Amino acid sequence: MKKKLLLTGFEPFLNYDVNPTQKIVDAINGTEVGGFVIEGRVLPVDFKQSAIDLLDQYKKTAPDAVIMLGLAAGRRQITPERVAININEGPLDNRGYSPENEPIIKDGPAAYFSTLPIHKMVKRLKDAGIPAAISNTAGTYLCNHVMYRMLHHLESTNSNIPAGFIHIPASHELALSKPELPSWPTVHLIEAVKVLIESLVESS
Ligand code: PCA
Repeated sequence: MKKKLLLTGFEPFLNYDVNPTQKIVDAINGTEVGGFVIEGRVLPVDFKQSAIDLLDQYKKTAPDAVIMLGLAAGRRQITPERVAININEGPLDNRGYSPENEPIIKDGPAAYFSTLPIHKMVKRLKDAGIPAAISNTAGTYLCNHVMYRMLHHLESTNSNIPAGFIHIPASHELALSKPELPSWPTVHLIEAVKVLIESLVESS
């Protein structure tokens, strides 16, 4: 049986009218990359619902790897995240909720490290001519939230599949309404995500 990879992105949020991660997931969903069949899912920017949808899709798919994507408006590189921390904090989500200093899992560990081969991913991207760097903070908003929840679930169920989160820069499409943002063509973002997936295959 073919290996499966769960690839998630997010819907638009705050005052960003486009979320490039949604476009990437829609473009790659159902295709095969690096020997993985891609199962895509776009998550709501909603503290109460995002991880429910994520874990629901995880259980349906039973993937061999999980890569979650989010927009980091203002970043200039593809940034695999090293760590997710046990905190929800940030501006209003799409349901109108704004947590402050709230644990994601009460009495859960302070943090989980990504189990993706983040150094190898950065190297493969750079070798392909794509700017990339490891990030040491995924923030405390939805991206950190889903990364923590996914890794917590895998740890709690003794699963050792590779899983983690990658933040990406804005697309030109988003920069049309936010010209101050550094931006990339969507096709380049899609290409970068394919390299990320391929580097996962090489490391397994
Ligand atoms: N980026 C936000 C949430 C959704 C997204 O694409 C974040 O970095 O938390």
